[in-house]
Parts: sequence; C-alpha cells; structure tokens
Amino acid sequence: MIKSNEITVGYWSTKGLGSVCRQMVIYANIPLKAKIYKLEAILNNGETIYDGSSWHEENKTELKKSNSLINLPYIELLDLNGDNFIISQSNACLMYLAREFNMLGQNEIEVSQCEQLLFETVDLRNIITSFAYTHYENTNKENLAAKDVLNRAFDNNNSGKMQKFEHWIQNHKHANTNFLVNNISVADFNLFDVLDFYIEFLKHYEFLNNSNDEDLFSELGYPHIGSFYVKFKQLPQMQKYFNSILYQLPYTNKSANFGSGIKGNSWDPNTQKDETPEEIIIK
Ligand SMILES: N[C@@H](CCC(=O)N[C@@H](CS)C(=O)NCC(=O)O)C(=O)O
Repeated sequence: MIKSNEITVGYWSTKGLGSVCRQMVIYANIPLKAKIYKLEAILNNGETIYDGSSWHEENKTELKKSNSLINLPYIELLDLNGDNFIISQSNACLMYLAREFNMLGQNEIEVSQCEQLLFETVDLRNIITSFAYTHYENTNKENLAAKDVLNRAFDNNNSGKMQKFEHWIQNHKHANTNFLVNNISVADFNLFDVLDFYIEFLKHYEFLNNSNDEDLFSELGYPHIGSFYVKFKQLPQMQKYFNSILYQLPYTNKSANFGSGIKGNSWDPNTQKDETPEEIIIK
C-alpha cells in the first residue's frame, strides 16, 4: 500500500514504456514526479553515437543498491511503513499501479480479462516498437517493413491484432462507459497509448490521408476502436496529461529510426536539441 503523497516515475525523455505509468498516476490524481533521463545523440566524424550515461552512470548505480533488477521505467514511492519501495519491469510497474488504483477489474473474471487485454496490448506495442528501432538499408526496404507492420496490426482477419480489440469492444459494450471492462483499467491506458503511437505511424508512412486522428481507425474499418480512442481522449481526468509536456515527448528514443524526432522522423542531432526538464512535476 502507498503512503507517499507523490509517486516518482523514472524513464527516458520519451513516451516509450514509461508513458502509461505516468498517465495512470496522473489519472489517479496522485502528484507525479517524472524523473527524466536523456540519451544524448552525439555527432562524431559524421556518425551519431548515443550516450546514456545520465542514467547508466548516475542514478542507476544508486538505485541498484535498493533493487538489483533496476531498469527503465521504474516507479519509486513510500510504502505504508514509510520505507522506500522501487519497482522496475514496465508490466510489474503497471500491475502494481493497477492494483493500488483499483484499475484491474472488480472480480476474478475481470482481473483475468484485464490481464489478457494488457498482454495483448503489449504484443501490439512490440510490433511497432521493434520496427521503430530497426534501421533499414534504404527507403524501399523501410517502406516494405512498414507495410508488413500495417498488415500485422490492421489485417482484418483472425491474425490481425486490431480486430481482436475491435471485436472485444463490440462484444463487451458497457452501458455507460467505453472501457474494455466495466471500469477503467490498466489495459485501457496501454491500448490508448499504443493506438496513439500507431496514429503517428499511419500518418508518417502515408497509409491514410485523413488528418483527423479521431476518424483514422474508423476509416480503416475499426469504428469501435475509433470510438474508444476518442472517448479516452476526452476523459476529464486525462486532460492534465494531454496538456502537459509529457504528451509532447517523442514515442521512441533517439537511437530509433521511427518516432524519435518530429512527426515520426528520426531524431536529427544537427537540428534538434533535447530540452526536456530533468524533473517534471504534475500535481
Ligand atoms: N522488459 C523490460 C525492458 C526494459 C528496457 O529495455 N528498458 C530500456 C528502455 S525501454 C532501457 O533503456 N533500460 C535502461 C537500462 O537498461 O538500464 C521492461 O518492460 O521494463
């Protein structure tokens, strides 16, 4: 149980695997301290090298004394005994927050549904993340790989990933909410965050011309996902997040080919400077 009056979420200056932890803390109306580590992209004789020492050589060594599994993201808080408690592994962080904030279903069946849905959203994220961090020999190969991601995620047959959520939402319509189970759960946050990432992908690779984010999923044949996305974005408790600098951060880190720079492009060390503050407090 949490005693702290704030929760720290440590992660890189990106959304990545840290964003959903940040969102859940904000939604729960607990003050958030987002500790930001920067991967520096340094130009060296025409090549870009990456320096993560702000994490690896500073805080990581210190935090490892409390939790030898330490990694990014991590969450840090005071437990009921007033002891410092540090958790890493993104899914363990998400499950902890979900249990604390009552965002993991109301009974055994819903808990199991939330777990399945969460891990399904993790699979959906893994497809786009592994693509984003792969560097291709040329644009042709990159576009072919992007088409493959599109197919794996959006194919409207039993192997496509999105149709699973489309049918889930269709089959589990709840009277007053648009959540995946009766009440908001960790799976809703992860699904929203991954959908947001896919929107950047669809636009960047010009798989759609519609510039209206709200209609993209319907246009691809997924109206229930489209409605889920729109309603999640309108949640009053989420507005603090959407209006914060945290929502402006890139999806991937600077070493990624996709999603680390502006509008899905790669990070450009010649023209871009990472000015994200080292600490972002959201009360
Ligand atoms: N399975 C782990 C993967 C963690 C991971 O690979 N973290 C990356 C960022 S996404 C990192 O840079 N970790 C810092 C480190 O290795 O110390 C999780 O889900 O948390």
